[in-house]
Amino acid sequence: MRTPTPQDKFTFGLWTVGWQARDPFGDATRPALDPIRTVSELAQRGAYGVTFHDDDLIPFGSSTADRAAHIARFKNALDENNMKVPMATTNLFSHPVFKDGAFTSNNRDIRRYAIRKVMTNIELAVELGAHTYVCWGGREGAETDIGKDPVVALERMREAFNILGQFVIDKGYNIKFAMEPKPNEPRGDIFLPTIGHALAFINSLDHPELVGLNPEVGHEQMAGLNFVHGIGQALYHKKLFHIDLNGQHGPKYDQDLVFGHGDLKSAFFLVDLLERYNYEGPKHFDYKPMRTESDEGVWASATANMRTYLILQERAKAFRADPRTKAALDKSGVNELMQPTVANGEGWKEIAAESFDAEAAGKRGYHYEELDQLALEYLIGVY
Ligand SMILES: [Mn+2]
Repeated sequence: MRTPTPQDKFTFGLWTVGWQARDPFGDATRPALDPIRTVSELAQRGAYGVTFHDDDLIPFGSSTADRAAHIARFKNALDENNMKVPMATTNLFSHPVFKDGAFTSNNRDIRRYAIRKVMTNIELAVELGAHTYVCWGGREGAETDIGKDPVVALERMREAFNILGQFVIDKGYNIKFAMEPKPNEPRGDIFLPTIGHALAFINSLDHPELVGLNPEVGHEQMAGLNFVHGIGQALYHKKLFHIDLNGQHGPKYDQDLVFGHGDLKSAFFLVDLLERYNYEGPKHFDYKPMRTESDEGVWASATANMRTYLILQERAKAFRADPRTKAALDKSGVNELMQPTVANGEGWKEIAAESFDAEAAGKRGYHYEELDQLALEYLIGVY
């Protein structure tokens, strides 16, 4: 197993290793982490960069002078460790002002304040060299359907993204937005809950080319959905601007486990897909070290994310290169799907005129059991 290098483009949110493990039932189990230390610890382990919410770096309500000091220290640490900031995002969920949402709060002044908070942090993101701006609307939702009109809420969401799009165009910033869908938590139900919902919404914007997706493994799996298929659709629409890798055991609370520490088989096929389609963006880990861990466990978990990705990358590559895989794929007819259903120059008339023996074709076996077991054996290292 090779060790991670910056060429692998592994990135971590400051809030991930920095999570103090406060949960709805318990207090913090770890002290706060200085972002400066995070930058250096992650660099030593081969990461490419870090990402942040405005409030991770600059405590909410800081004075202008304090803000400048926090930024200067951070920049210095990035330079010293040759670490990049390819993405940044806004905290529109922690402060009580956002308890009823930000872009979709029923209060207009809060909606305007939220847009302003995003614009302020986009300025910083650009200054630090980021090209992706993630928008996770954790509080954009409701616990009761009488509390918020879901049609009107989408109209307000659309206004916010249109204004932000115009902001980056007018400023000449080379930055794109990546929406992060999530079905629930912290709100009972969150608007734009899945990849598919978000893709449809993006098409309603004034500048859809500026907005794509930042899908998160656990978020789709919380909704019982197939993450590999979700990423397939994001790739198909050229909207995979960024990705949040982590682990989740099916529909339950958002676990944010280490990548691969949930549905490992799905993680294997995810890496296979990302590698085959040459996803070139950062491989961003958005996870939480378990609440049981002390400082040592935090850094062990950071390394675990990167190791898991590299191991799966190696296994997936070997699996694809094995002549037995090629033979099994042929037997299953997987590559037959590459052939267009309608040939060049054909139309509905040629299809209508054709005859076909459905009984004979219905007898065919697809041999997926054999193929699936072969993939599983590669995944667990028996081959
Ligand atoms: Mn999550």
